[in-house]
Amino acid sequence: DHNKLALPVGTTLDRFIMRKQEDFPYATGELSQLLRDIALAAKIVNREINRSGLIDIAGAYGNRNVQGEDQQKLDVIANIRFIRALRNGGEVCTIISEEDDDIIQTGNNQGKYVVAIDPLDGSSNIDVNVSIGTIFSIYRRISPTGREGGSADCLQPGTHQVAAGYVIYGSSTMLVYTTGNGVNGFTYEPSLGEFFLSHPNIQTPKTGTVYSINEGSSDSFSPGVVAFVQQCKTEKFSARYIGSLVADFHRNLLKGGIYIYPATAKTPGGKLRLMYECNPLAFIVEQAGGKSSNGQQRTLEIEPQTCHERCPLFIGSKELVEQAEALLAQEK
Ligand code: AHM
Ligand code: MG
Repeated sequence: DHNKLALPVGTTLDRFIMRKQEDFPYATGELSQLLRDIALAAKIVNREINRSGLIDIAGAYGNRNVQGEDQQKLDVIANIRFIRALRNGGEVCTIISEEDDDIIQTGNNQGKYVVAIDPLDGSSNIDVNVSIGTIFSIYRRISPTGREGGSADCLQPGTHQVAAGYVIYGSSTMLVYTTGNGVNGFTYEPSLGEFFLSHPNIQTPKTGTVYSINEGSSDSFSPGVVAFVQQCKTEKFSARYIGSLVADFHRNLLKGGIYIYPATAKTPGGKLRLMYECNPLAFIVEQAGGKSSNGQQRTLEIEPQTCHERCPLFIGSKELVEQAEALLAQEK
């Protein structure tokens, strides 16, 4: 019962995390600390993003940090910041990051958690001032503590997630997350350096009139996807596609709609990554009353084979995802 402690709009994220922890009498507070570590890194990354247009200028007048990180691309910077925060926090043994081919060992072998993260998604949008995001997923490790996490700890299905969330760096910066008791959204107040509860207990509309898909690839869509897109047009839906997964997802979560990244000729297995793009958003959408699938199977039940594997994604309002699945089922 996630309304045991209904906290008012305006509650700070730290206080919210603390109070929610009291709902679980035996919780050790490590997950809470981990969420706070992520929020802190998000603030740092937010600051970097807001001055991204100034990086070259800052370099020109010599204001460089010792690691030379100011010269790196923002997605690399974001990766460094999040990994550093997770390493320093101590709760995480192993990390999967979109920016690293290999799994990352933090050295915290007592850490009970594994994190999968896309530190800065939609990075092609940075240079043109369009919203971007961070997506993360948290699992409890399976192997005993005292040694490094292994592939069994990393390759867990999405149903095992203990928490997941995203940060959207948009017209305002927000952090939205779930620990499996509903979804809550927090808006960042930059002058105070705090996230405040702004969207308590988010429920996504059962249906919607927005569809989000890159129709540039429609020549290679499967017949079911073609039929669904045609249905959206017949029903006079609005097409909305930012090309930044977090931003497209966030809009549809609040307003209703469906986001699709299907198999295409260029990306026959889909483009988006199961572990740190699809699963965290699938957990959130389900907690908000929506649905996510690869067209045939519930996203959260896919058994991952590799850390960076891709899958098709149909995510959003329950009715729309079900309609798309029904049309895909008719393909055979
Ligand atoms: P990235 O991880 O390389 O940034 O790619 C992921 C992005 C998503 O944010 C977005 O939804 C999708 O790629 C857009 O792809 P496309 O340009 O093929 O439509
Ligand atoms: Mg990405």
